Amino acid sequence: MTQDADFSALAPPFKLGVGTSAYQIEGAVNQDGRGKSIWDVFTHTPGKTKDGTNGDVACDHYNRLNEDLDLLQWMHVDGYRFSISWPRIVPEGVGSVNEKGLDFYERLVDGLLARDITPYPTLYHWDLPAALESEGGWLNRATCHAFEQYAVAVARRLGDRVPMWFTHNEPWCQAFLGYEHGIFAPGVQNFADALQCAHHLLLSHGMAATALRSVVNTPIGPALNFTPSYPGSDKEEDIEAAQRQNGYFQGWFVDPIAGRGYPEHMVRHYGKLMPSFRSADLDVIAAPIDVLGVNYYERSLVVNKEGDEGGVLQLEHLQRPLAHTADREMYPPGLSDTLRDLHFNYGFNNLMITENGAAFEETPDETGYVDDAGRIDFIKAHLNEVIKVKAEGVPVNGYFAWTLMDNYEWNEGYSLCYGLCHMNKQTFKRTPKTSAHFLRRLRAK
Ligand code: IFM
Repeated sequence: MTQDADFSALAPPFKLGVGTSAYQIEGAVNQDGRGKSIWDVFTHTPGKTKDGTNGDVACDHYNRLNEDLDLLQWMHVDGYRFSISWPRIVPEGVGSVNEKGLDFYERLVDGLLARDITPYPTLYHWDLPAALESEGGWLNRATCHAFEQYAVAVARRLGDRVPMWFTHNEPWCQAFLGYEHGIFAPGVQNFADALQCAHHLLLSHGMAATALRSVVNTPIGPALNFTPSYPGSDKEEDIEAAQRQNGYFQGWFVDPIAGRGYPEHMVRHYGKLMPSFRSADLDVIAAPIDVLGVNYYERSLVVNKEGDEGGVLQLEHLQRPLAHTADREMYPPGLSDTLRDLHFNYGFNNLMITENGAAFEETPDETGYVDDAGRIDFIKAHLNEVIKVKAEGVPVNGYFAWTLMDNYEWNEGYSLCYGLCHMNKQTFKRTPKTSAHFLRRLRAK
C-alpha cells in the first residue's frame, strides 16, 4: 500500500470530502413526483451514450440514502458535496414545488448533520427540467428566472442548515458540450447557441446568487471547471493560441464573474457569433461571491493552426506526454497554477477544490474490493499541490474528491469508474476501495 505523506497542513478547519451529482447517483427517476430532465430525454435517445445506458436507476442512491450516509460517516469525511435535482423540486421547471422532492434533500442534509458531516449542495449539475427545454431551455432568458425561483424554493427549506451554496457546476460543460459539441444534453451543435447558453447560465448564476442572499446569510458561489492550456512551444503564435483556448474555456466564465466582463480578445475572435445581451447583465453576473469552487482534472496543450482567425476556435490540441488515467493526462501542477492565478491575479479569497479525481480500468475481486493505488497517488499528488499553494498564501479551504462511488458518467455511461467506492451494478453493493481507506485515515477518529 502507498505510504501516507504528511498532510497535517490539511487538518481541520480545512474540509476534506467527496462529491456526487443527482443524475449520476440518484436513480428513482419516476419516484415521488420527480419531473423529467433533459438528461432523461437525452439518454433515452438511441446512440447518445457510449454503452446505451441511462441514469434511470444509477446507484439507486434515492432509495439507499441511509446506507450512503453511513458510508460517508465511515469514510470520516468532513463534508459531502451533492447536487439537487431541479426536476425533483419543480417538476415542470416553473410553478408548483414538489414537497416530496424537498423532503428527500432535507433527509439528506439532516442525515449528514447528524453524522457531523457538512452539506455542500449545488443547485444545478446539468439536469434541466425537460419542460423548460421545450420552451427553449438555456437559450431562453426565462429559464434564468425559473432558476432563480427554484433556488429560492430550495434555500427556504434548507437554508437554516446549509453553510455554503454552489449555484452552477461546470457551466462550460453545459454550454459547450451541450451546444457546441452536442455530446451532452440537449445535444445541439451550434457555436452561437453555446455562447447564448453560456450567457444565460452566467446570468442565472448572478440572479440566483443575489436572490439567495435575501434568504440565507452563508457563502455562495459557482463551481467552475478549469483545464488550463499551455502552449506547445514558445513561439508567439502558440502562446497566443493557448491564450485563446484559456479564454474559451475558463476565462469566458471566470472573467465576467470577477467583474471583468467577457475577455475582449475572445469577443473580437467570436465576432458575429456573440449573442446580443443587455449591458446590465454583466453587473448581474458580477454579483459578489464568497467562494469559488474549482473543479480540476487535467490541462490541455495547444498550438496555433492555420485559419484560426475568428469564429469557432481552430487550434491544434497536442498529445499530452505524461502518464494517463483511463481518460485524462495526469498533470497536478495545473491545479496549483490555476489556484495561484485565481488568487493572485483575480483576487478570489475563498477557494474550494470542488472536484478532482481520476478514472481507472478496474476489476474488483470476488468480494467487490478494488485496490486502486493509482487513484491514491493521483489524490496525493493533487493534495500536495494544494499544500504547496497554501504555504504561498493561497486561501484554499477544502478538497472534495470526485467521487463517492462509481456512477453514471454521462455520455460515457457506466464505462468510466471514478469512485472511491466500487458500486456493483447488479446488487448495488458499495465496497470502499483502497482510496476510500486512504481518505478515511486522513481523518482519524
Ligand atoms: O463525472 C463528472 C462530473 O459530473 C463533472 N465533472 C467531471 C466528472 C468526471 O468526468
